[in-house]
Amino acid sequence: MALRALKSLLLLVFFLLVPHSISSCHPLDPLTPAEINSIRRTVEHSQLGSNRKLTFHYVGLDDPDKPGLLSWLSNHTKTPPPRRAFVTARLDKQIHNIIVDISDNTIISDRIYGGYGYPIPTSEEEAAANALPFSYMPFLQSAKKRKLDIAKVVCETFLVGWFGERKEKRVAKIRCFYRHGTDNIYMRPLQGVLVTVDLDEIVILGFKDRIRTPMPKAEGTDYRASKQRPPFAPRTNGMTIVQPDGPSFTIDGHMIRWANWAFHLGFDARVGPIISLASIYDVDKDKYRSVLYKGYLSELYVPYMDVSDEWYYRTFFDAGEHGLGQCAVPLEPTRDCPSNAVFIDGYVAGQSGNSIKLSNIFCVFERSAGDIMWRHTETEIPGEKVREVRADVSLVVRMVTVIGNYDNVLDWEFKQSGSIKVMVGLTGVLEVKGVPYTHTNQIRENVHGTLLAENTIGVNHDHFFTYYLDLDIDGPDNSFIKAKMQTVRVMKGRNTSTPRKSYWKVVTETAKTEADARLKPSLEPADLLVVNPNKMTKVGNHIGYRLIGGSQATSILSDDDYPQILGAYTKYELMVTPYNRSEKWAPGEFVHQSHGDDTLAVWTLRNRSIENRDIVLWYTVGFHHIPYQEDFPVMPTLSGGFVLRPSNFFDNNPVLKVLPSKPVHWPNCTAHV
Ligand SMILES: *[C@@H]1O[C@H](CO)[C@@H](O)[C@H](O)[C@H]1NC(C)=O
Ligand SMILES: *[C@@H]1O[C@H](CO)[C@@H](O)[C@H](O)[C@H]1NC(C)=O
Ligand SMILES: *[C@@H]1O[C@H](CO)[C@@H](O)[C@H](O)[C@H]1NC(C)=O
Ligand SMILES: *[C@@H]1O[C@H](CO)[C@@H](O)[C@H](O)[C@H]1NC(C)=O
Ligand SMILES: *[C@@H]1O[C@H](CO)[C@@H](O)[C@H](O)[C@H]1NC(C)=O
Ligand SMILES: [Cu+2]
Repeated sequence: MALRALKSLLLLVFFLLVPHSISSCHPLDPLTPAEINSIRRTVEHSQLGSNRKLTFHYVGLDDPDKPGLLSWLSNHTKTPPPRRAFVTARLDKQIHNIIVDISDNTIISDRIYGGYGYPIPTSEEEAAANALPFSYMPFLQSAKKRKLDIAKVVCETFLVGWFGERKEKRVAKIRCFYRHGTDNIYMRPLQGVLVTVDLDEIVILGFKDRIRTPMPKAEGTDYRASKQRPPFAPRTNGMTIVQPDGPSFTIDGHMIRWANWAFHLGFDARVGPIISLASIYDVDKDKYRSVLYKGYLSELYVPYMDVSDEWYYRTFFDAGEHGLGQCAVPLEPTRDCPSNAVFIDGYVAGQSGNSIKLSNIFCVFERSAGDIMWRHTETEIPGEKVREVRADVSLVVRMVTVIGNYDNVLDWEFKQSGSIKVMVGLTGVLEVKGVPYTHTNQIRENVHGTLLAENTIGVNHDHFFTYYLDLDIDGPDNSFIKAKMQTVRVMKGRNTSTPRKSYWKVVTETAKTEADARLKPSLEPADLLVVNPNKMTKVGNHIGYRLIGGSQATSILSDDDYPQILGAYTKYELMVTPYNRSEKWAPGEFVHQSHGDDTLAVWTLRNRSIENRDIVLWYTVGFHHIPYQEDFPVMPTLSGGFVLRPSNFFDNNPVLKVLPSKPVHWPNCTAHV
């Protein structure tokens, strides 16, 4: 009893000491559960909430004004920028964009959006739509005709974009799958059955049952270890990672500090992880220098290549239509992330504005994958061997978002050498359709994909991950430069005695306006640089960072194809815009059924000046995906990405003075995986 009283007293003292404010420590911190709930109350207590059906579609941090934030960062005694939330809610079929001041629970503005497009549907709307077929007689009859156990039919909402029609309704198709004999539901679609619904009214608008093709077999589709039968593949021995001295990073609120890096890890329902204020400590200058003001995956566009009635609408914009953060899943210790990982939760708002906890959606860990950071052996000194090696150790922030069938692994990896490596990994299961064929020699029509197993076609498609990268290389004002390598023919002349016929030289081109920086993948080699034209290294090179591209596939769909109007920016590997607080998402704000009039491709047509200004890079990591049999029934991870690498940012190798890690003695360690 006494102990309990003491505890209460201590709690009371603690409560009195902690400032009575629900605002978090850092202006960029994601909304806390208490903030989300207070935003809900603020909106509900306004005239919007009075007893009518209000649905919340997005609740997130309203980006603080950049100059205000930078000025606060340079001097913490100044007042931080006001903490505000951005809310998208719907009421009476109208979209309200609401800005709420979190510190005093007031509504700063409430604007009705009058343009095209709809916000992300709520999970309640999707659940209600998914339930519709089960009380719809024609659908039940279709299931009966196919001799299906209706209790094992699972349905899912597929949003339908804009295809040129004058449409007032929020339309989706409901596609159903058969969970019989397998949990890999996507491998068993009810081919030919298509339910069209109105997401506002939650009613069925249309129903079709046309094609009668056999449903692919359940056999061989399950991926769970418990469902596999011998023989099994060779097994590797367990391993683990032991850090007896603990991790070398610290997580202070949402600020993460590790080795020479410091950055803020935010979270957003739409885009998932947001890396802000990434800066690197320069040993020689004894200060942190800014690299990335903000970076996140702005959109993930996945168009499929079957244009039939049943498939044409599968042209997904996963961030704008579903929410990458909202679809983040808990990560499994030792498998999704190594044993030394630390896990972090996230919070989003539900349909009623209530806060929902998403557990363990981030993991942060140090990685030592056996790679070499740098090395050299002097082999030419007679009688002596000089050798120096450093193992590569990096820090990874990971989130996995599962949008229906696909699992997307999103990694941000920080290296001591100053590089930031951004990787995406595609895994999960393919989207397939049922066909009558059991062998390729029976196929006479265009099936738009690969026969993966009997009666199963994996349909061709693309994945375009478009990253927003507001680089601030040693300050906000930067320029984008192409350092082109051009072949030079050596001219025969009196002055040249060289037997060489050619070499290459570097021709740099500074992009003056947006048009200069709309880059398609090109055969002409070039380094893509962001430099600070106002700063130089000691020997006079412009301080910069380089973007080293990876999977550079860009869209090859026709420009006038409807989804491609919205995804027009995927025709380019890279675009550069001047910083503009309201230009955040490549396909625009409201993506579902947008007409594509507010996209990155449209913004850049203004051809604004981008030289020696605060600029934003939009880089697309693309994959053209022809399915292969190995992708069935679950796909081994396919990775791609890009690297931001210092290029004349430091005066010399920034990891020259990194000492090797202390040796680890851990005699009692038992490996577990
Ligand atoms: C920081 O800001 C405060 C308040 O605006 C001001 O009084 C102070 O001089 C500033 N300090 C520096 C180092 O600029
Ligand atoms: C060759 O060298 C001479 C003398 O050094 C110089 O005047 C001339 O411009 C040079 N020609 C070329 C083609 O570089
Ligand atoms: C910022 O972007 C929006 C949307 O493209 C545009 O309407 C606005 O004029 C831009 N502001 C400036 C200062 O360019
Ligand atoms: C963009 O602006 C530059 C400089 O004003 C101009 O030279 C160029 O032709 C413009 N490009 C387009 C596509 O408008
Ligand atoms: C290893 O095990 C021994 C005996 O159980 C114990 O005394 C010792 O503290 C352990 N060492 C470590 C590093 O855990
Ligand atoms: Cu794919």
